[in-house]
Amino acid sequence: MKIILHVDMDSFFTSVEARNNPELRGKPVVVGAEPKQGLGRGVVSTASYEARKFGVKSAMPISIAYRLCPQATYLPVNMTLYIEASEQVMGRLRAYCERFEQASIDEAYLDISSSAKDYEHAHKIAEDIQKEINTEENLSCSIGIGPNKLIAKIASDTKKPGGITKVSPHEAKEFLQNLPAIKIPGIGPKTNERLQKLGIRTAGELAAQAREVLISEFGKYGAYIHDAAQGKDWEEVEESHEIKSINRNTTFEKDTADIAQLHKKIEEMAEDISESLESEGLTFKTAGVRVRYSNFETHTREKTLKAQSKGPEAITETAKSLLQQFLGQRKIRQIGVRVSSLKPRKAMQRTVSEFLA
Ligand code: TTP
Ligand code: MG
Repeated sequence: MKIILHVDMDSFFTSVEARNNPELRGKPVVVGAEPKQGLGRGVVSTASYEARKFGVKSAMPISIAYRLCPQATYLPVNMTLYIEASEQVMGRLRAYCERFEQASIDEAYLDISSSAKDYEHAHKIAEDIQKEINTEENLSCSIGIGPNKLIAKIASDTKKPGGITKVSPHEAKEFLQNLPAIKIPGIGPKTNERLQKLGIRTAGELAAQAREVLISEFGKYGAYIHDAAQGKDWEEVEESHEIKSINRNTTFEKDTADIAQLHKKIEEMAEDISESLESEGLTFKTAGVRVRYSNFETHTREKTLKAQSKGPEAITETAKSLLQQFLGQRKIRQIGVRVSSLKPRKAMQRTVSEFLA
């Protein structure tokens, strides 16, 4: 039996911002273009759930958002921060499944068919995932459970934020019956309008249409939406093989400000990362450290080295020097080390031999 989870983070960009700034928690927050008192151009990337109550949403002009909710805190897009948070989350999710596919910065598919005994067990796994993301990352996510990627994705969106929605194979038909057609991935506002002209509002109504009618109206895409409306999807959860960065994190049993203890962990994690690089045949050019204080405030610092490097020493040295600015009275809950700008070792050899030639 196939069991797929789709995990999607709740209001991802604003939640990461609120994690770093507790004053923003529970308040309307908008990440996107500068509002300039309502005269700003550009759009909203995302709005916190509190801001959504005022009608603010992704892709809306920032000027309209400002009109709807001038009292919100408006923040610029800090992509580096969100990518870093995404990597942490994805790393945790990956550990729960046999096959993993990151679908965007804040969503992923997990194939748990061989580890989950049944849909009840899958629900329990989803609860464990939510708990871990909550306690370890201080972020919230919604999870859909289904017999394929399509149903899992639709399901994860039905009880946001913080929901778990389980749709077993025999529940799929009923689940889709009254679902608005626009909730099917791949059906946007334009198609939805055309469907409405044909008298089709729900996935159930779409599924009941004659396939030929949809194909003559929409071509091949008509066949896709007809299948999708019946919950049919044959796509596998595809592992992505490109590794962009490698990181390790350690949460201390007790929060600490002890330099020796912090250094020791950095050394261990650098060894560990170095082994992973070795086994993947990779070198790195950027190394960094990540510090999370007791209150979850999180800081990262990175340094790009002069050349592609390997071995734990370069990682340890860079991470320790970057750590210095965070040492003091404040206690640290979790420390992390990360390398990026990765290249295959062969490429490094080639550069060296080109250099020598
Ligand atoms: P989504 O998962 O679509 O949205 P979200 O996580 O903010 O909220 P939800 O709880 O409904 O899942 O997108 C993930 C991030 O991608 C989002 O936080 C910001 C970014 N994004 C944009 O920059 N522009 C957009 O139009 C959308 C939809 C998302
Ligand atoms: Mg999301």
